[in-house]
Amino acid sequence: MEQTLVLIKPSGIIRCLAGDIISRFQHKGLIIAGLKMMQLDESVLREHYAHLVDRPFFPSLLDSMMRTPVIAMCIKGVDAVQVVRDMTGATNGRKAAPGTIRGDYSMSGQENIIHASDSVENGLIEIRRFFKPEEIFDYQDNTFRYLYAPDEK
Ligand code: IDP
Ligand code: MG
Repeated sequence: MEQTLVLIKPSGIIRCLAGDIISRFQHKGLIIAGLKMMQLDESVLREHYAHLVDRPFFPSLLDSMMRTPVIAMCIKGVDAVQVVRDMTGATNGRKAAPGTIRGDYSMSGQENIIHASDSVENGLIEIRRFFKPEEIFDYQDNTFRYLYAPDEK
């Protein structure tokens, strides 16, 4: 079963969307395996957004991501990386499809409410970046038979 990292960004925290975002993932049938609030600093953001450090908007992205604490979540499920990316929507909230988190709540390419890992490999790297092993919990195996057929797990 895959694990993926979601960050509720300062734009989602300030606009009081955390409860709704967590509910969406839970109602979908995804499992919250880890959850915490944390203040990000420049060093972790330079690592997390290494693919963007040379872009002109990077200083603005840094400032945006440090404005408030974020909520970090490790989300678990079959194909969880793609399912969560689909629920997240396109990077720019103005282009994201209605029904997605960004499509429903964002008008911006930067202030786009959540981060979600973009591949299985990056999911594992990003969970290690934000969580200690003991902060990830395995507590809901007995619910899987209500979420999946036996051959899907
Ligand atoms: P993603 O979050 O959809 O995976 P990435 O390209 O990995 O998109 O970019 C990471 C984050 O950087 C975005 O979620 C957004 O907050 C910010 N970002 C990306 N492109 C732009 C841009 O053109 N202007 C401003 N911010 C951007
Ligand atoms: Mg990305």
